[in-house]
Amino acid sequence: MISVPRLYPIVDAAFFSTTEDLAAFAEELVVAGCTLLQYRNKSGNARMMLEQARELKRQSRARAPAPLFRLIMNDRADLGLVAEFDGVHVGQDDLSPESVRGIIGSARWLGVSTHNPEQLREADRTSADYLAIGPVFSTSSKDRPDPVVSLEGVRRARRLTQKPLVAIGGITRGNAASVIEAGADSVAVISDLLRDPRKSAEEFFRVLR
Ligand code: TZP
Ligand code: MG
Repeated sequence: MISVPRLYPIVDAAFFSTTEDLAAFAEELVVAGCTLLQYRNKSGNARMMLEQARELKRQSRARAPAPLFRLIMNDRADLGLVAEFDGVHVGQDDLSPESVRGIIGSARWLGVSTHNPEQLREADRTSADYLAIGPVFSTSSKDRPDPVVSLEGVRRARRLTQKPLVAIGGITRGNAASVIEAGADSVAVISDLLRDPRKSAEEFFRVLR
């Protein structure tokens, strides 16, 4: 069984106007002590995604390889492989977990997003290494989000799987401890890291201890 770090930062390209800005943000998170980053880009431009992914990879090569540091590609197993990422994260509208597993092999991490108990049960039966549940709270970082599952949804998810559980959606330094308390192993965060990422990540680590 893998061990997912307590803080699971998502570097979402929507919030950066240049690859340089995106890479600088990622660097601040790593300086703060983050050991995993997910790269997310919903704009669908594969060429830009690969450019940004390669920049994140180039940056991480200069530091530490897995298991000390991991990069996870959202949605796209193909780009994850080409950019030599350490894992892929897919949702309900992406390739199936087993299709992705077939592409990325057994060594890379596979994460699967779920939004209700049925999806979680189904994902639990796949070869996914970890499962995500959300949105826990309301979020403005995702288009057309599923209904909020609340802390009760996290508790319920915890009872349904033994795989590492990542909670996502509206998680902040102010509510992260309650999410872990509800049974999540890790919190995935976009917006509460955007302003002053180093300080924010350090504060997350403090409340997640
Ligand atoms: N999936 C469910 S909620 C969400 C995603 C990608 C967005 C999380 O962003 P934030 O800003 O941390 O709420
Ligand atoms: Mg997806």
